[in-house]
Amino acid sequence: HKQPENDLNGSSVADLKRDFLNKLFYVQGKFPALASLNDYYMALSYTVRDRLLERWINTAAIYTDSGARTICYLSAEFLMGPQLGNNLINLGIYDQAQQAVEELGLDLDALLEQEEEPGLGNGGLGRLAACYLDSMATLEIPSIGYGIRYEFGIFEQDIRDGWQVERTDKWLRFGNPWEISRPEWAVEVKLGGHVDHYTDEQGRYRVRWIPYEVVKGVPYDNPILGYKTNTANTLRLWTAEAPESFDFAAFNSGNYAGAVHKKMVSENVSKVLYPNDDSDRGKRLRLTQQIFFVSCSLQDTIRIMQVQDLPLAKFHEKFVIQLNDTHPAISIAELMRLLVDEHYMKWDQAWAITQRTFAYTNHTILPEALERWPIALFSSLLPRHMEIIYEINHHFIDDVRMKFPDDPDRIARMSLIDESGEKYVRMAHLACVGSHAINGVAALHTELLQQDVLSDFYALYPHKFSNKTNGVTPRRFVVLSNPRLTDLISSKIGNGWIKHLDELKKLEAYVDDIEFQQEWQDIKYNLKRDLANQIVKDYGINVDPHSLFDIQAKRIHEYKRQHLNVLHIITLYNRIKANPDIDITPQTFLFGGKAAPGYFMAKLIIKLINSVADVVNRDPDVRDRIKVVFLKDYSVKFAQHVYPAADLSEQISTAGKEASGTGNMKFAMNGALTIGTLDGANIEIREEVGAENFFLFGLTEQEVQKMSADGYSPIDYYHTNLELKLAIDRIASGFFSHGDPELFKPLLHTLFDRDPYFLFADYQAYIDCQHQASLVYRDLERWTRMSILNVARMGKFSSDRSIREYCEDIWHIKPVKVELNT
Ligand code: DL6
Repeated sequence: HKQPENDLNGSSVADLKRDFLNKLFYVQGKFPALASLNDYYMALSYTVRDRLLERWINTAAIYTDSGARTICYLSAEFLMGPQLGNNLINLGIYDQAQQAVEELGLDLDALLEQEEEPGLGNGGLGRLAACYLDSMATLEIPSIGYGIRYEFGIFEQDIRDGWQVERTDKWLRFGNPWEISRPEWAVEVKLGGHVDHYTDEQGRYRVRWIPYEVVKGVPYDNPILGYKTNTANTLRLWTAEAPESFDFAAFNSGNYAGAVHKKMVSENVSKVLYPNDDSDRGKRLRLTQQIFFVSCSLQDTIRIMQVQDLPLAKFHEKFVIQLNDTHPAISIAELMRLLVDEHYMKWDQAWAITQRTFAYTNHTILPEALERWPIALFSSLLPRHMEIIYEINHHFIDDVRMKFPDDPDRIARMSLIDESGEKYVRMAHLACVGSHAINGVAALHTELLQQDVLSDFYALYPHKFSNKTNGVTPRRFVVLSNPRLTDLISSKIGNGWIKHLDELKKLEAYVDDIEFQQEWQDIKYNLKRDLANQIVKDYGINVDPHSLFDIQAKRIHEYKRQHLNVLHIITLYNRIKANPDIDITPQTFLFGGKAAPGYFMAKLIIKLINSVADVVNRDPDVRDRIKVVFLKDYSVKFAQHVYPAADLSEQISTAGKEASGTGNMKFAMNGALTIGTLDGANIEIREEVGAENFFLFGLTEQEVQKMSADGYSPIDYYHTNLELKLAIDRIASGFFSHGDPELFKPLLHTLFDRDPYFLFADYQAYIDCQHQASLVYRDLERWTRMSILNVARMGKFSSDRSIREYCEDIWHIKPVKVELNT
């Protein structure tokens, strides 16, 4: 698979310059005087894409020729972040590209900033999928990511008068140079209608689903290049189209609007990413999206089997399918339908294949996030899948009854159908029954799944369960986002750590080296200064790069407790107001994150942060010792500037609520110390970096459980903790809301009434721990040692480690080397 004559592969500065100008001319159709920054970005991206193609084509060829066993990662979200910089890093041509564009009078950073990121995810779950694609390619694991090419990704966030305002994310408006559409591999997906059971002419029992409508799925392929390997895997995203784009019959009869109506309805399917926590709106469309991308993807795997001349009886040998949460769990019924109804396989054989194919990752134990679909909705959209699920349930309940006789409560709890009130299909149960492996994403989370949320399934199938602690890719989140730290580290220990993150351990030898410490501090200071400059530019707020940069960047949610952070800020403010000459460590509090549009309380928390910021930043008594800034429109691109500039990483969720967290890992890899609870992966981070290098506070998960059971009374804390009372009273009095005591009442009411996330119970411990951190920060040498040790001990949290574990324990997939023929 040699590429055609015409060397578009050269990596010298001269090669890159020549091809860049060619792209500007022949693809963008511009000459420099007329070219926009976007033209230059596109020209560079196409130049880089050419250099990916030989790897991409050869990878596909080798996988096809060898019939390699392949992992399909099914995810409703892939939060990829910008591609250009990452591809330059992974190709190993970043420096040459920088020089090439510089010699043409351009600035690479400006070109990188120009890229509109594909925001095809809400947060942790989607970003995890993206990190895993990077690691699978780097580890040379044959894999395909399957998802939806949403026309509008996660909304853009603006802040007006302190409130979040959502704007449509038109990420495709200037084109996407990274994708290639493959209309020849389009497939059709049926929706609605009814099911016929009949006997054919040969007397065989058959099932025919007559749909109400059909939507066409067109794949768009995106290359996923590994770091300094020849492997380039594929992320295949589906776009919905109408099977015929135009209804001529309607047009001819004069119904002009009706003629395009169908097309519009079909295209709606992949129009917009659902913001999470917005479960009540658009349920039908959301379920349609799930079956749409699942059916497209499974039909695609069957096409691949056919191309490779493999019998469907070997489906589970060729493919293993990882379900990224329950969003793709309908796959289990869809694969059964394809095998039984369309390929006439016997039920038992199809079921054995299905169970051996699927594996399920759970990402949340919050009950409101566990997906279930009202039966009425489900059967009207997916009548055949409903029948299949009833059939699966019938067999499953027999198994449960066999193992646990005379236990009707257990059967009711475990059934795929919730019949306690209105009837629902329980997607997590379907995922557990139809998979051979079930995992949580951090040790504590997996334990809670086993003991609590999925305990009945753990009792039935203990062998299916394992833990796979999340990880993040150091390529994007250190090498690309923090080149200065990368260079310093590599100057001491070489660059093997980029692929083998455990090698960071070697940094421990330098922890007492004064010169190294100095360089470490200088880098952090410069990164903070850069962020400070950006903040002045964007918000007109001056922040001091010498102050402690304390950052909480993640989705806004009550369980993540941004408002606990705010209570600490108000407490510091109150102390200053009571004693303006108080000696406190100057601290800059930065927040970033989006609230789901329908989640009022989260939006009120954003308003609170901005309201407190307004007062604190302007009060002359504060004398700039504390500053608060809400950084709007947090995205992967922006996050890459934020992680490197942090001193202190806020990971303060109520114990037991955050499944893992991955921001915690990204901050620590960039030398931030963590202030955190014993929740999610924080626990494992603390184990790795050492308790003495981690600011721990708060209730344990067991203590939270016990308090809940014993009857937690938040109001008692309010009455007995003077500083807490003062902080709350400040909000309640309207001090931060121009005298309006009503504004924050819903938030305060929840805290007084139930405080479901135990802010009041954890308040004092948090305040004390913050105080401790601020004292340590004054001892810069001690802080720097702790920071170095955090980075040195982050090896475990590379997504490469996670993927190796999935490969060994669940997927049973080995690397396949890709050789280039040129
Ligand atoms: O596993 C990735 C990520 C975890 O790190 C977070 O702790 C968890 O909250 C997040 N889960 C979601 C919820 N989506 N659903 N369902 O994003 O997953």
